[in-house]
Amino acid sequence: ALLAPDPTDTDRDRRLRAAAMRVLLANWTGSGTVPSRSLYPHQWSWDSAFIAIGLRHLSPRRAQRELESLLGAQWLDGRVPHIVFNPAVPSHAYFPGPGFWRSSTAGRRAGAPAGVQTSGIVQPPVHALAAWLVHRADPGESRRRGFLARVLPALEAWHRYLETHRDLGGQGLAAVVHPWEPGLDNSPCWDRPLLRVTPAPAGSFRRADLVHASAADRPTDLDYARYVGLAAAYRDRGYQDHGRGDHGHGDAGVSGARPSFAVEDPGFNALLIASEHALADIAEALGADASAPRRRARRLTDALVRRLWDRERGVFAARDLGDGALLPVTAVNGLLPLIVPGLPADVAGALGATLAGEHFRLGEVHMVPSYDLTGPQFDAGRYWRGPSWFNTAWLIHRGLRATGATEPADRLRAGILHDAGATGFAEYVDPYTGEGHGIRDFSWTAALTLDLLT
Ligand code: 9YW
Repeated sequence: ALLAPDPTDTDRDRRLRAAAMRVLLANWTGSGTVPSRSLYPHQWSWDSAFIAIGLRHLSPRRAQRELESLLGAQWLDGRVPHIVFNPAVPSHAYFPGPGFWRSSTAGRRAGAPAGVQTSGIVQPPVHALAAWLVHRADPGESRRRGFLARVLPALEAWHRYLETHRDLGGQGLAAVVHPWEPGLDNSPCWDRPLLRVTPAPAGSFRRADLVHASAADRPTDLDYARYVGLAAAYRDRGYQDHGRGDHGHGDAGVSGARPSFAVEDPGFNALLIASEHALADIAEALGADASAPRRRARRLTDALVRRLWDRERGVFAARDLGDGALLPVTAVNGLLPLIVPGLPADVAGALGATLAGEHFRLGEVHMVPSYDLTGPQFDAGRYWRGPSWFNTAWLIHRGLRATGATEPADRLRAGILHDAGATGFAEYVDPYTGEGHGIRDFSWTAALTLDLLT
């Protein structure tokens, strides 16, 4: 079988482990890790969390610093920005760069830090989960450095931001206000809500990504024009959210400005729940009371199932807060709730069946496609519109293992390792051919490979 584990693979594993470590060492900048030296030369939020999960096997201390440096750029309102810019990198290397986001001025009211430039949007909250896993890799070193005690307040504030300021639907889930926030930039999930977004005028910005990657593998120009228009509107509102947490601000100048894009995403919220459980584990390890994060995790889980579970299709779906409708798109974000501890057994069982069925064909294709193999928008090479990614596969592997689905979990693990080795740690792969797409030596691919090998 294509993806069956091979017990004689120890030599390959040794080589793969060494190669993964080389990627992480090469992409380390001194305080954090870039996702890619060429395409993504700054620090990205959920990348850093996945990278720390791998880095803990190479250097627990570096893994701690990875998370600490990211959290060092946290805003006073609790948000952890999706990019922390490296001032040494020339401004034309990445778009949209610090000159576009202007965090320290436009984000002043939201409490953006003065000493570092960041973006103003967020990415999925994998950080508490990462912090907990990093601690467990070397609890002695973690205690010596006071790691958990140092990151706990920042992680608490981060979750509080998401659960209050970002509860835009008022139903107890966190909403995302830009397609970059759930981390699945051009997923067909966002096509419909994006129709309400006015694109930035053509020619008003220059894409830097096309210098490093093939245009056929990347979002289109129209996608980009909408991403830019939406981000500029958020910036021009001072990055204010107007969720529950913002009530009473009384900012007459900005109140009532509803975002034109607001979606409750199942992947984003599933990671928030997993991270609330991790926060509870962290509190327990510190001898503190863990009941508040456990309670929040339970409430979020109830809201996730109530609001985003599509029983008919056997998959979670994103809800468009623009018109309140559940989006009829089947994509990998709808499978990520597999990692939620204590998901109702019938829901977890149905997700397993969906994973094995015609939409994702687990075990028959490479890893887990980012979008429905039978869907009208499927494109095997274009970013989040079909290709399989290593971080989502790693999360699903973890969920399968936790729910006792050992055989599919083992097959998925073997597939991830095979694809990572065969593509030189590609950013994403064609689910049918396994061919690598995007850039190589991609950090989270190397980090999560290392994690699976250890
Ligand atoms: C971009 C860095 C980021 C990831 C996202 C991925 C991509 C940035 O790269 O977005 O410029 O398109 O979609 O999930 O964090 O690796």
